[in-house]
Amino acid sequence: LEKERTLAIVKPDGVSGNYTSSIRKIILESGFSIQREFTVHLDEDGVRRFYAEHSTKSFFPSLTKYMTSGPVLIMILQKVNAVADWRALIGPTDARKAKMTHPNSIRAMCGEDLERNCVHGSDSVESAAREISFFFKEAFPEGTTLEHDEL
Ligand code: YYY
Ligand code: MG
Repeated sequence: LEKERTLAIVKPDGVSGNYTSSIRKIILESGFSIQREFTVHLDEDGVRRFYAEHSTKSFFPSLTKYMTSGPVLIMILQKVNAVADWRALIGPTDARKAKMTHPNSIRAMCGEDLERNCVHGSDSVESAAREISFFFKEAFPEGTTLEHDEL
């Protein structure tokens, strides 16, 4: 079984609400390794490029305002089945729904609603590759594959 990588983001409400250490604990206890991480305060252009698929949607201006409201923590997580397992850990997009249907999920713990949902996770192996290279171009140039923890 090959290890997979996914991109996790602790969004501004997660960082400002001091959820970073609880989230990191959940990540490590769930068997992921954190390969790289850094904190960044995204600007509007960064959000538009990261969420390009959503840039024409009606919720996009509000999403941009939220995502630029404070620093975010960007992390590369690695384990077997990392993409699906991280999506399962964070729970449904709507944190309000998560609190009812997935009470142990991360979004239930620190999210508020459909927009302010505290964390991001790549939705597929392809998205993960694109999102990781968006934030870590120099560390992981195109075509890089990791057989085991290298970092
Ligand atoms: O992948 P995931 O984050 O669970 O949801 P997406 O459908 O990709 O939407 C990205 C992001 O946009 C979501 O985390 C919150 C926000 N959003 C929103 O504010 N309103 C919506 N109706 C849908 C998504
Ligand atoms: Mg998504």
